Amino acid sequence: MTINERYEAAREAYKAVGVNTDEALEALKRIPISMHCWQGDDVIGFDGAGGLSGGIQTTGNYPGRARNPQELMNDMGKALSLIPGKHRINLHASYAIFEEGEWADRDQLEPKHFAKWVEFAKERGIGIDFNPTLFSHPKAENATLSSEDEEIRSFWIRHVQACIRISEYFAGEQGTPCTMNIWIPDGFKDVPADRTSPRARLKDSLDQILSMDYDKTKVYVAVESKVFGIGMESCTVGSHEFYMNYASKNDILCLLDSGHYHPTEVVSDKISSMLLFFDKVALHVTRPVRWDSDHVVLFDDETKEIAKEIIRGGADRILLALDFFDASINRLSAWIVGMRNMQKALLNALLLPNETLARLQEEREFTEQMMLQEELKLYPVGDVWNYFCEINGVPAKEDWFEEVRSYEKEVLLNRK
Ligand code: RNT
Ligand code: ZN
Repeated sequence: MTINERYEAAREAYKAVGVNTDEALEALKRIPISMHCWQGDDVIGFDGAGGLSGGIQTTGNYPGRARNPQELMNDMGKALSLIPGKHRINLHASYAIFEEGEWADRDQLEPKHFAKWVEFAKERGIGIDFNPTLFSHPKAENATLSSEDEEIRSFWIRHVQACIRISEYFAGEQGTPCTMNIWIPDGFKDVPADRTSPRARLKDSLDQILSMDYDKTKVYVAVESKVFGIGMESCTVGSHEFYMNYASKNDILCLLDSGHYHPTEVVSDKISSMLLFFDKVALHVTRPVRWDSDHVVLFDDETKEIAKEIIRGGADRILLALDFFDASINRLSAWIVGMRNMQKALLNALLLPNETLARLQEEREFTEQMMLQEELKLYPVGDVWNYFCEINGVPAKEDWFEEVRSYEKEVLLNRK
């Protein structure tokens, strides 16, 4: 049977439970996922400011890491060409691109340092999201926006403000709003004696940052909380309560990273609550394995559950990005598997008879609800997925992998 014939059969199967597969495919095509540049080079960046720090870690030394802007762009371009649909790219400030002999510290970054990224995105007609980089830098050794050292704190305030300007530039050039997400590593390895002062300083820093004039319709500022980091096990200054309250009082957004909560706490259960109080919510989908390990996103239960909440809550209210960095496998494959899995999870959610299931819940018909949810798990979502790949001009099934293999042979393995 061809992919088309299989799709026709799947369409009938879904129709019988009240699901229109053509509509699902149209909807899926309209959901952009922001692909994080930092998977391609193990979160190293180009500004040479310092090795990876801040309590996050990549492990592995699979050959072929991108070592400069051109290599990273080539790799991202290749990966994007094997992912169906139109997406976005997510950059960090440490990926500034300098001219020969030029360098600027983080607080001096300007839009021109990102002009080559704009070119890259324009060629593909895609949007750009951005992140100030408050780690991997000598001034981030102890603390950043919560620092007791006023000089250091104001350095990072200036950095984030510079990033807001750059985000405005991206939004203006690409004609689509830029989500600018602030994450800081500040915290304590051991039991602190004063949890309030650092948090009060972080609050003041954010106030100072946001006091600048910027176009809120172009830049969506978000704050990303965390429960712990390596070396910051006992207390993180930017905790969930801190940022949720801050964001809600100051009319900015929260970003929920699926690796940043207690092991049995899930982001899928948080989205609906956030959407009742915020216009939008930003996500970093990742896969924590026993800790915030940032493994590649799989087509697993929590990813599927997150996708259901995105579809049921309204995909246009979710700023969806991925955040993982695995240096132990082919980095293009990591991107492609993660991006395609996120899309498969979204498709899976779009192919559910969501209204029927919700009605069963309202009628407290939990027996039938469970039965139907379970039966639907073996419906032919894969046949619909393969057809989606085909009509979007990318290889279906595992057929994309050959291209990654030859790219590895021809390009990656020559990077010594
Ligand atoms: C770290 C956060 C943060 C980073 C990226 C590189 O725990 O998840 O989002 O992973 O900004
Ligand atoms: Zn994150």
